[in-house]
Amino acid sequence: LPTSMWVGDMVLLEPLNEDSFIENLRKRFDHNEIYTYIGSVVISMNPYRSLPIFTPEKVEEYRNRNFYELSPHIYALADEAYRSLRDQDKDQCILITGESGAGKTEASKLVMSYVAAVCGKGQEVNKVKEQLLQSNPVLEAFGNAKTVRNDNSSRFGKYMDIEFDFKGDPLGGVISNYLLEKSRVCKQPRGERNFHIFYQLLSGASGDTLTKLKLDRDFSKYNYLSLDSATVSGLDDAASFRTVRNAMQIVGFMEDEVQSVLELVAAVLKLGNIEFKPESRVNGFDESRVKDKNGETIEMCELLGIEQSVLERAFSYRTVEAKMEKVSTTLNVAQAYYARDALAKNLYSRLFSWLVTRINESIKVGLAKTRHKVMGVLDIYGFEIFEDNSFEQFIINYCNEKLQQIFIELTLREEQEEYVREGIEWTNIEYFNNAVICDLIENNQNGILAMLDEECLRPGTVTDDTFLDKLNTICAEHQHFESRLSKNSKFLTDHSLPHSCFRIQHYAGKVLYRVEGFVDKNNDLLYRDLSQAMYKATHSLMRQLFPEGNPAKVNLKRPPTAGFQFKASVGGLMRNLQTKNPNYIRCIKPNDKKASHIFTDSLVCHQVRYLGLMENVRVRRAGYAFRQPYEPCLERYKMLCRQTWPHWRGPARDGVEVLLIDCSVPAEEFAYGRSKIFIRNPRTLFTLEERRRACLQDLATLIQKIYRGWK
Ligand code: AOV
Ligand code: MG
Repeated sequence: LPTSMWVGDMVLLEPLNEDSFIENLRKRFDHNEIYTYIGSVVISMNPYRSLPIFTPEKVEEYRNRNFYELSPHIYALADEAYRSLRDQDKDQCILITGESGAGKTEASKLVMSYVAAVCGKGQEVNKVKEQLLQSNPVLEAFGNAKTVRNDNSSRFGKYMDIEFDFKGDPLGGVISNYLLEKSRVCKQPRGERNFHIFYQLLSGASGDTLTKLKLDRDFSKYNYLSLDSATVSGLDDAASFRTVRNAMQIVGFMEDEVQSVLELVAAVLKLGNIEFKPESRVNGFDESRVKDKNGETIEMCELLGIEQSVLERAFSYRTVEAKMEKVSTTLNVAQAYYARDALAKNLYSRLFSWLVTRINESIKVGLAKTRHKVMGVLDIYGFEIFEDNSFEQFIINYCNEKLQQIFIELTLREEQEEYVREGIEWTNIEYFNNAVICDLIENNQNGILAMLDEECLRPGTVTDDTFLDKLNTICAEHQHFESRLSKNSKFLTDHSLPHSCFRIQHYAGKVLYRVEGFVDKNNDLLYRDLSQAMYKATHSLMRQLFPEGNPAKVNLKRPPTAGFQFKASVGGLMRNLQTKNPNYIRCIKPNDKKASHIFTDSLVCHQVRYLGLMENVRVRRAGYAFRQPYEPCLERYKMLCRQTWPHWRGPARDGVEVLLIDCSVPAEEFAYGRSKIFIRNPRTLFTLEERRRACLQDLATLIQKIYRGWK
């Protein structure tokens, strides 16, 4: 494509095919144009380096300008969303999708900072803005980690509602978090790290603080910290720690709360260092005892305010309560390690949820008399395929399926509704609809999550393999009955499947899941003895984190499974999103090396395909590629026609009609909607734009001439 032929909006691409689409992205990427439109959808390419396009000057440039006026930018989308919220009172949501490392989290922060920059000012408002923005570094420290896909990978899903008053000034917000990948606390895959906060604390805290927390600066002292990638180039853990401390203060954490949080982080590290040894067999049973050479247990107990004997007992016995009877069994060494890790994971993930709750307390909006306007920003963990994919990847990828689903439904629905609203005819365009995959996972009867729950709740011996058997049987059973599982064949059964695995054809690729740990992670149970021991701690947060340990509140009801809870919360989120006007940012990862300047065609092509971007353009083009309310359209092009220049007296619709006829645009090229003009062929708009540019050029030359004449 020659430079003059790149287009900022894919709708204008001629000819339109996958090659030209990719080529357009590439040419733009090579020239630092990382944003491209498909109508109102923004495609964002991760530049993997800082570009000078996020300056306050840029913010000013995009402020209050029409979407198509300037070159594509995420600020244009943010501005559009903010203005329709403020001026038209339409709740908005910003849906940011793309695979792991594609740039979602960065995009969400850019949107937030843009909105913060353009909305109201004043002492109170500024405080709210600061708190909203500073919640990011806090949650990232505790909820993000280095993975092989992304050095700052979100390991939780986040949805933030920002609430505004009628003037468009921010009042506050609410954050919802979705299932943190807590298995990372105890074990990290090769080349990955634990959550940032651990390294930040050890690198950045003062010697004094570390002494208080009974910690050593040396990462290698801690079993829970993998060493092969403890330091990440480009990440300054010590500096980040200061940022996080500062952010916590701005968000409104009291000094003693910060201290409590750090104590729990320290306790998790200590917990990982507790070791067990087998005790001489009692009653023929192998019984575990805490092995305490280096005083880690004592120190942990001191940090949490727990009596050592209480903790040690909780690591040696397990009490099961049934029908008013308590039965204690001893734990062997393996079970004790299992209990230890379960405790660490629960402690950490509950601490994370507590942080979210605490932040919400600070940023929540007091009782308001008038209705708030809401802008929701969704930033989840992106689709991911690792060498080993477990329950966490299954959940993450399911969440991404749901988002893709909403994109499909809403872009289509939006489009259709607009034609109907404007009184224009419209025929559907075929999409790959991933509803079948969502159904395979979440169907209440025979969806994978339902089967997993059924297995988890079944009496008798339940293992990951019995779950897999069930999955495979049901799939085979229904083979001839067009079951949901086999009809769509997204549940792939082939003979090359390794042992203890199943494979799903996701919208974004095939993923092989290893069933090991599915049952356990879904059950997400913590031995009662441990929660009761934690409840006994004098540490100020522990009681809040382990309420079920309260002996006065013995509840024999089983807590809902992790899968069940996730499905319910994602369902709620989807319903919420559908009540808002969606704005899409589709993030694309240009290469697999986390490197700048590299654009791998095959990788980009794959993403363009599964994101359904070609279909997106086609839908936009099949109908009318462009639409614009009459007034701004007339305003923009009126210089092309003597009758409309410089002023048109009369309805804007008639002015646009006169203008288009005067410009010899063929009648079949446009349609008059109730409030907007619809233009079918992007070429038409292209021509209008060219003529406008020429016109401006002439004008500029003329002005120059006059100016010279004066001199
Ligand atoms: P993700 O949120 O989509 O992945 P991030 O937003 O964390 O991805 O982006 C990954 C990395 O790419 C960042 O840490 C930056 O180094 C770089 N990056 C992304 N966007 C930009 C930008 N606009 N300008 C400069 N660098 C950028 V995940 O959370 O893993 O799904 O789970
Ligand atoms: Mg992220």
